[in-house]
Amino acid sequence: MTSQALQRRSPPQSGRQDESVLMERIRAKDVDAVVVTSTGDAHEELVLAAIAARKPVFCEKPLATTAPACRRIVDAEVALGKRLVQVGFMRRYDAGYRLLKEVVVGGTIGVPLMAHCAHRNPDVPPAYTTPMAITDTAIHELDVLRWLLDDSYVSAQVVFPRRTSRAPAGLADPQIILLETAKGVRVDIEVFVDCIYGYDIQCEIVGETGTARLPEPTAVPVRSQSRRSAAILMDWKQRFIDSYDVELREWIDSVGTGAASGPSSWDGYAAALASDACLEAQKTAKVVPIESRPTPPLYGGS
Ligand code: ISE
Repeated sequence: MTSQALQRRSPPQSGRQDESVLMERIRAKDVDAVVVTSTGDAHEELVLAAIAARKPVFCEKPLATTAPACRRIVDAEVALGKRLVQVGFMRRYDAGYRLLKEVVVGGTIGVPLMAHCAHRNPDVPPAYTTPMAITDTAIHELDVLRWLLDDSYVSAQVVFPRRTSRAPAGLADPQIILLETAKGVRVDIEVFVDCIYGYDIQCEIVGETGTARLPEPTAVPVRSQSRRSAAILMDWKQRFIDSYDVELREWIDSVGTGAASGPSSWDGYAAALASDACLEAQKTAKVVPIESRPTPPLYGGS
């Protein structure tokens, strides 16, 4: 199988000429599958082109930057009658999150009541914006909590604690996202992208009879000079490096079998519905409802 990563970093400067080259390559007979790792604003047209060419496509998160764009991708797959898309929500492939899900599904802590999460980056590039804390960062929690809790969201609110002086001008940091799920679970997600000390991902599920917490990444505990310490990773790519390998390997295997697996376009759409509501909540400071949509049969709905 030959596959080509069709990567476009931003809308092509040379306009139509680059577009046509990309589309030709997606349609080319010597391309069996497509990997889309461009910036999120280019995902929709590339994924739609792969679906039109009936090519399996791995699309980095987010599937697209808005729910309507994700819905157009869902509608294209439903019209084709076949799943071709896997979305790069790699935390579902992380060993720690898989162990956490086993505990939650296994009933050890009883019915989940609350989830407390933190998504902390040591810093972000100067171009990082307040909305990106939702669309580029918290989108991971928005997906992985749906998967962990087997639930959907019904409302979103965003509050802004005291702003850190270390944030680039114009960036509201940190933020706290408050969500309610259809089963009544209350979720809080702290997003702090200039925390300085490290790349720190926390997730605790509180159930009726106990709590379960995402395992910390392996680090050697050191005792020296009358202190105990353990390193904290600084780079998000390192924190989940194994899960990127597992998700892509499972995608390649699914291309071989012709049966798409993993996070679907519907998962990308569901995360985008919550993301759009969070963006509105950022602007309005209101509790924003998130309408539930019936899951199409192609994605396991009735
Ligand atoms: C980045 O794109 C990621 O996907 C990381 O997981 C996230 O922590 C970071 O904030 C994003 O910019």
